[in-house]
Amino acid sequence: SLAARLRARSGTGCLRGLWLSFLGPFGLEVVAASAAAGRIDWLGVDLQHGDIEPQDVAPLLRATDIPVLVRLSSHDPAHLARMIDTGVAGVIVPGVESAAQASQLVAAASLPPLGRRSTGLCRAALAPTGERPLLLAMVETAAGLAAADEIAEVDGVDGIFVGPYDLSLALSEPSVSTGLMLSAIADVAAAARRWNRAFGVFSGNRELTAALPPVDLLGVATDAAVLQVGLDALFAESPVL
Ligand code: 3PY
Ligand code: MG
Repeated sequence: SLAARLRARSGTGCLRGLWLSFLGPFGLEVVAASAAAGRIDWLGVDLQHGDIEPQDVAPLLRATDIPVLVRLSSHDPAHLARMIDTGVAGVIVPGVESAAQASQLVAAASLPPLGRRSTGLCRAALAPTGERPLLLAMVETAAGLAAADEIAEVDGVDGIFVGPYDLSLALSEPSVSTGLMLSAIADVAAAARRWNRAFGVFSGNRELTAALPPVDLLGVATDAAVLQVGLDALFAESPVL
């Protein structure tokens, strides 16, 4: 499983993900039939931005064998628990800015005695794996950057995931791959390594990807970008009539 691969990270290398902002179950079947399917290690289902709603997650899970990480829309513990109930491999929580917030998220994601999550009849309970879903905290603000080390230190945080687009806005940087951005991202990577947590980045940008330090989870591109790249390539020239 993705969680097992990440927790025993030695030699895992970079696990590459496709970020979903609008694809439905049929879209995932198209992905499964593509030549790239076997090289996609995880899917990031984005509930913060884009067109996918929480009730769309279970149908997506039924349509794919690729492990799914859901990027939540908020820190709401009820929202987090409902997403874990669907049977996702893990959650990516946006805008984590302190150890206190990270501890709250661990409590929301964990069953007693570690946390406060309730158990009940849910999709995840139909085929229990005994595996705790991954909890990945996003660092994408100035406060989050300053607190990256203390966030990574929190027991139950499995990884730190950088959001370079929000972070570049927060730092008033003109792009995601400036020197200052790369040094900020390297600092977050070092914090994750110090506490033996996974380190992830959503990139969506070749220049940034090429300049990144070693990454465990790399968001390669969004479904929307893949469609645009395909359209641009196929409709690059007018047909010769
Ligand atoms: C960001 O770059 O801000 C993100 O949230 C990427 O998903
Ligand atoms: Mg963001």
